[in-house]
Amino acid sequence: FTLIQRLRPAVQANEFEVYYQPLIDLASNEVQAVEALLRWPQKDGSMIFPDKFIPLAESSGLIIPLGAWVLNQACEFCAKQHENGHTNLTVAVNLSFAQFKDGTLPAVVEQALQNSRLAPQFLELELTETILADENGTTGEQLEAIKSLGVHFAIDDFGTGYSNLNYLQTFSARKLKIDRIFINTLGIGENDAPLVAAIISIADSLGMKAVAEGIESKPALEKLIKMGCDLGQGYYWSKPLPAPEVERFLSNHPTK
Ligand code: G
Ligand code: G
Ligand code: MN
Ligand code: NA
Repeated sequence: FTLIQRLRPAVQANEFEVYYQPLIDLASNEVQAVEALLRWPQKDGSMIFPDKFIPLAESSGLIIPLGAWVLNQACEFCAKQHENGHTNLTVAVNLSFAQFKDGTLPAVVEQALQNSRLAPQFLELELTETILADENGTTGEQLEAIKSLGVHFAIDDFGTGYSNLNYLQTFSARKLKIDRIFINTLGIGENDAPLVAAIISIADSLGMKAVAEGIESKPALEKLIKMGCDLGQGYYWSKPLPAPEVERFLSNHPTK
């Protein structure tokens, strides 16, 4: 069987697992959020990563049921952490452009919030520049409908997509996530971060929190703190972890 043939039954049988990676507030060192990241565990103990199966899920339409499942899992996980005392923890969920295709996304989001009883301000949806640049179809209307539920947005992988900067002003997202290709060379030379500094300044002037993805080293972290970056994510703190392990991480670290 090819991967695409195996994907449909796997979606129907919920064979996926949601991992979570912490986002750290750089000023307070507290965990502010966790990002949900899909994994597909295999019977032989190996793992298939999203770069392999998300494109297939998108082109086949399976991202619609799979994306709904992730939203429900993530909201339920976050509500459970609130009960565990991490009462201000936010959960971030990635969205694909293909999830806007059938127009059901606002109802799916609303249902996930109702099922989990998670307050909407603790759900954050990560959008790519491609989603925001879509001027045809109903993407904009669906985003407004989701926003009116009280859910927040982050712009993901910023700096690598289709950069029409106009959407940044008109669409008020809470976070701007700087793609890790701009981060992984930080801390090496003196003037190695002109773009990162510029992106942090764009986030500041538009009232968004700047998030650095892919922080792996102390020098990179120190440089980002000096530049006024608000939040960080990366192997420096933790790789994406299965739910029980991220719960342990949360109990060993200060949370908001
Ligand atoms: O851990 P990493 O290999 O997890 O994830 C790679 C990419 O896969 C992420 O940057 C993200 O764009 C995508 N991805 C991971 N989980 C999801 C998901 O639940 N939904 C969507 N649409 N994309 C995801
Ligand atoms: O949604 P998105 O593209 O932002 O997902 C984040 C991706 O980055 C995931 O694949 C995740 O596993 C990966 N990632 C998270 N932290 C680090 C890091 O410190 N270094 C590297 N190389 N990858 C990371
Ligand atoms: Mn992301
Ligand atoms: Na990203």
